[in-house]
Amino acid sequence: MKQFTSVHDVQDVAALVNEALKLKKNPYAHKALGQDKTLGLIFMNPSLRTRLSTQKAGLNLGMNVMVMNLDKEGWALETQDGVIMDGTTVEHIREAAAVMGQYCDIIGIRSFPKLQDREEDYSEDLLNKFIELTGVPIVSLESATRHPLQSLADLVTIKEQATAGKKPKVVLSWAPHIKPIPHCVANSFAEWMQQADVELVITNPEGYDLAEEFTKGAQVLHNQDEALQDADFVYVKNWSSYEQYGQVLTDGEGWMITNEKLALTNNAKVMHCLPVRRGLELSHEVLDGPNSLVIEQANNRLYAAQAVLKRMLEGK
Ligand code: AN0
Ligand code: CP
Repeated sequence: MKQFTSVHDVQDVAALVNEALKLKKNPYAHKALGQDKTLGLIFMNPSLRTRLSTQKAGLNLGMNVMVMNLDKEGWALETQDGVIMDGTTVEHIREAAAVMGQYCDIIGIRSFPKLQDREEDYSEDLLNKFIELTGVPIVSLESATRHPLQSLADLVTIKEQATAGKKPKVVLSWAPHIKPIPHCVANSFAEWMQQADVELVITNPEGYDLAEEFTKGAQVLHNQDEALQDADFVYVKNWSSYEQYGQVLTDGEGWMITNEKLALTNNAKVMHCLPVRRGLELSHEVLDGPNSLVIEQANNRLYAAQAVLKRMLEGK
């Protein structure tokens, strides 16, 4: 794998899920693979899970790992081409990315959308510049439109928890939030679930439909109670409006998943990528209850990252 930026970079999704599950049983089996190889993890935004799980994934494979919070620790970065740099930016992405490529064998990059200009965000300019300019394999640690390592871990979790012989009904359920939040996790989840053996239903208030390129083929319902009927998994996530780009259109009253909502489902397992706002996106009772998978889901981030890095190291 030369890059891991979306599900489309994966030849065989089921095989990658199985690879992650195999690594979960024996995480240190490939310590020699990463010897004398360096993984660079570059963050333009905060992170807990992605940073620690991907770092640990590299270490488990015997790699050296360097982490840099580029937004805080690096020179102020210019990303636009052709500008005269007589303002506040100090270093151009053209040099910065090329230099990082000299020190690293694989680079992971996190860069959220600005949520101001839809076309700009959806062009994935920064991620594409990293691919073009570093000259090494690139792993998305969440880009402007997608979060593929999260989705791979989500699929691993669903595979582990699903009842054998039954195609699970998976509901992606929009949740309330006070701030404009990226579409990445929801976009990616929809995209990955369409490549898996599940029935995907998406439910969100009107005005919150995701971009069709990610949801086509899935049922989209604006009535949450109807969507939740007989669900085996409920994936809770907020996102801002795509249509009225980056805006918060409603306080979302009544959309939080509670035990009352869970009663509509087939005793569904509840997932969230974290970080989660308790009492706003998800109720305390559900998060602390027996149906929550959120911690195991976060645990699986490690094996998802390890499966991807292993493929890259093997050049497969
Ligand atoms: C980010 C998001 O939803 O894209 C990161 C989640 C992994 N979350 C927030 O901004 C709260
Ligand atoms: N789920 C996830 O990506 O978490 P972090 O933002 O903490 O990395």
